[in-house]
Amino acid sequence: MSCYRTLNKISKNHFLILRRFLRTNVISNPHIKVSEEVQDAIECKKPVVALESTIITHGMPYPKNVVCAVQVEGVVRKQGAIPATIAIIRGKIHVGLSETDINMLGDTSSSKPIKTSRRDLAYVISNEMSGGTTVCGTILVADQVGIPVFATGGIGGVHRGADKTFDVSADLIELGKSGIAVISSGVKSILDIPKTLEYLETQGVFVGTFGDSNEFPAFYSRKSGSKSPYIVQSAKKAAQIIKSSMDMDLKSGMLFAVPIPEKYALSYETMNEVIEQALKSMDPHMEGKQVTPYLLSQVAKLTSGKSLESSIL
Ligand code: PSU
Ligand code: MN
Repeated sequence: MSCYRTLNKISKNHFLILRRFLRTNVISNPHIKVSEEVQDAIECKKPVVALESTIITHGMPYPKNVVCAVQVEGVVRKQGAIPATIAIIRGKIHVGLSETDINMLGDTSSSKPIKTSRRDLAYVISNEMSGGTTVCGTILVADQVGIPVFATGGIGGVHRGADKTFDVSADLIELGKSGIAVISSGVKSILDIPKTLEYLETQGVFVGTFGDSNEFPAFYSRKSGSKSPYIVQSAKKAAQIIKSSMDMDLKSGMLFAVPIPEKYALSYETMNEVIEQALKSMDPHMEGKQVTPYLLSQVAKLTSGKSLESSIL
């Protein structure tokens, strides 16, 4: 009996030490501020969903960006999880934002946050700037604070013409080296989808389409002409894949592609034409991090905002 009591006491002490370790581990990084709600959820192993912020700062115009970000947080809460939107505010990485923070980041008339991927992070922090974290930047931070699930709209990928430009999003590399599960609506066909899938395979990233078709979705449309290597039929199956990946300590990411519901989907053929037009209108000297935001805003213009509506829905 006393043995059990001692054991119990030891494990309780261990738990407290571990808890303190986890707490200081997150908080002792002077560059990261985790909100109390998110911190508590991580410690108590409640479900937490990381969310990116480049979509707020560079992916959509104001005020739709702010409305959408707040709505997405609401959807996460409705499912019983805690949202952890990640962004940089005056040199500090925040995990879990207030509505005031989201509004400040989204209102680009008053602030000019930097699109922050891995290569930008140290510069933005050391210059006390604000930044919207890309999928790459968000994965990096989520991984450091111990959030294993991240939801977003569309991830970056291999750009069309990458054989000449070498434009491959750092999102794919980060996915390859963090054991995180990213849930998205696939990738937009502003990218080269077959090459993106090839690249993910090379990086060792699991890719599965959620539902009963193995067509990899192209964000605005349910089809893309490319196949996902796997079908994931249910949330339970997805959870089992994530658990097995953790058990195996694979330390490489998983991409669960959830097709847009039929009623909000736009035609793949029409979107392809629009994208071709957007690509043609691009200044041939445009490069680097400007390419994706430019193409997204052109597509929104050419569809008179329809593409934006289906992004939000
Ligand atoms: N694709 C979208 N919407 C977006 C982005 C990509 O459909 O808002 C943003 C994401 O934050 C993504 C980033 O991580 O653009 C990729 O940029 P780049 O291609 O420069 O790596
Ligand atoms: Mn790029």
